[in-house]
Amino acid sequence: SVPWFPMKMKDIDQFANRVLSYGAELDSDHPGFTDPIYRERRKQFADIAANYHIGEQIPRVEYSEQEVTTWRTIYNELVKLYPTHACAEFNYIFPLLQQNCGYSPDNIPQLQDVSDFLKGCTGFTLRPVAGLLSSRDFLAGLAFRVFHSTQYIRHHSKPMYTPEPDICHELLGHAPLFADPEFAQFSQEIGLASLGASDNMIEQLATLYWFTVEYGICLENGSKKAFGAGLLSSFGELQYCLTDEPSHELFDPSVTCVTKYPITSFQPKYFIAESFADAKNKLMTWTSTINRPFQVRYNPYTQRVEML
Ligand code: H2B
Ligand code: FE
Repeated sequence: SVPWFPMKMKDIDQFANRVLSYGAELDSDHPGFTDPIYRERRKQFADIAANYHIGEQIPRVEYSEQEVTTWRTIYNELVKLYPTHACAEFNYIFPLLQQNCGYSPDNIPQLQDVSDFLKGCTGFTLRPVAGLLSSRDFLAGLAFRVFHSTQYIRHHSKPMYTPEPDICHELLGHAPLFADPEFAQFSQEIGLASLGASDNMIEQLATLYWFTVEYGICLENGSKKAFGAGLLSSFGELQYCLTDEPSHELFDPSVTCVTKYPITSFQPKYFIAESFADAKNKLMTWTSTINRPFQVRYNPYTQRVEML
């Protein structure tokens, strides 16, 4: 039988209380584990996500001086690297976020402002989430051009490290490229392919997501540039990924989708896309070979998935 999947935008609200780990309760190796103030703060963010319904305004958060300091540390290091290490699409969009959404060293942007901006570019919106979702739920959101975004920031004791997504990763790594039409469509195609898919297929799609949206590299006039969010939000890995130390292979969905990867260290291997359009075409050719008893398409007027 076909696993449940959301058919209309409202169905996504059901994911909110299905956070895997690290939600309100932090694991013992987390830098914030022994800090009661941090734990209390995380609970406030978990409550926002749990009480949110799609279509509502995302509550604005006043970040503390300590939180802004963590953001500033990361922001200032990364903006030095973007001109040389990030792809052209990212460098085109980043200044627009500075002008329109309050991106600056001294301000953590509000999710609602970023969501409004993305909506005007590609129809993507952000939805607050307390922590990690299952791959199945997370990818299903992308079918509706909804990106689940954390709103809390990592613990101040380790500004250059986080074992889980945080607002620095979401807003510096992910958000900019959701404003790019080809990238937005690429992301949605992974999401659409995931609806009602087998567990094995979800795993392959999550792997494709990992090697593109999280750790993708592309070619620009023959030189490598980063577009993956895990790279664009990590000062260390953004430099490392373009050196000769790791290996680089051309993106090929049928090979990439079964490649193993480590999650707690720098990647030993990256896949290179020739362009977003090329990656999207290869992805769609590959997904058309997936065996599913139905086809799906997204109707943006009704915000529903239609089965064909
Ligand atoms: N959940 C959340 N909240 N953010 C993510 O970036 C995320 C997730 N990534 N669940 C998913 C898993 C990704 O690693 C793939 C699709 O499994
Ligand atoms: Fe991510």
